[in-house]
Amino acid sequence: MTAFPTALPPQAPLKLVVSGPVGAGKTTFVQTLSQTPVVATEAEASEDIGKTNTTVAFDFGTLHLDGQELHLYGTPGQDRFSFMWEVLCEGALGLVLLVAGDRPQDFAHARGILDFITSRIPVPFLVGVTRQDQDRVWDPADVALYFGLPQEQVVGLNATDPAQAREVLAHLLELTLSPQPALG
Ligand SMILES: Nc1nc2c(ncn2[C@@H]2O[C@H](COP(=O)(O)OP(=O)(O)O)[C@@H](O)[C@H]2O)c(=O)[nH]1
Ligand SMILES: [Mg+2]
Repeated sequence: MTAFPTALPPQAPLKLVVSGPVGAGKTTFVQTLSQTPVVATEAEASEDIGKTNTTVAFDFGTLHLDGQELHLYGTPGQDRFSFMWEVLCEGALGLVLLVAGDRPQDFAHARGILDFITSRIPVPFLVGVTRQDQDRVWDPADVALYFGLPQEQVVGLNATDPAQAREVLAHLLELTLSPQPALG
C-alpha cells in the first residue's frame, strides 16, 4: 500500500519575501543572492522617488542554501503597490524587511509595511538594515529599539555582499524552521 505524503517533501522550494521602502536594497538583495537570472519588473518611476526606475510587480530569484531550494520574491516599495505585498506574501515561509540604515526618514514607512504584512499574514520575519558599508549608518541594535523588536530579529548587512546576504537568509531560515513559535 502506498502512503500519500502528508507534508511537502523537504526538497520543495521555500518561498521567502523581501520587502521594504523604495531604495532599501530589495532588488539588490535578490540580485546578489540569486543563482538564476533574476526576473525583474522595473518601470520608469511615475513619482519622484529619487531614482528613475522602480520595481512595479516583483523581483524573482532562486538559490540553494544548506541543501534547501529557496524562491525569493522582492516586492515593490511604493504604497500604491501594497496589494502586491499581500499577494506575494501568500504562502511565504519567511520575510526579510529591508530598510536603508542611512535613511532614518524611511523607518516609519518600513514599520508601516511590516505591520501591513504581518497583520494580514503572520509570517516569521527579520529586519535587515542595509548599507552597513556606508558612513553614518544606523546600527541594527538601534533600529531594533526603534522598531521595538528583540535585537536578534534585526541584522545589519551590505546587500551587495553575497556572504552577508546569505547569512541573513540563513538566520531567517533558522527562525522559520525552528520548532518554537515564530517571533513577531
Ligand atoms: N553600498 C551599498 N549600496 C546598496 C546597498 N543596498 C542597496 N544599495 C544600492 O542602493 C540603491 C537602491 O537599491 P535597490 O536594490 O534598487 O532598492 P529597492 O528600491 O529596495 O529595490 C542601488 O544603487 C543599490 O546598488 C548596500 O547594502 N550597500
Ligand atoms: Mg526594487
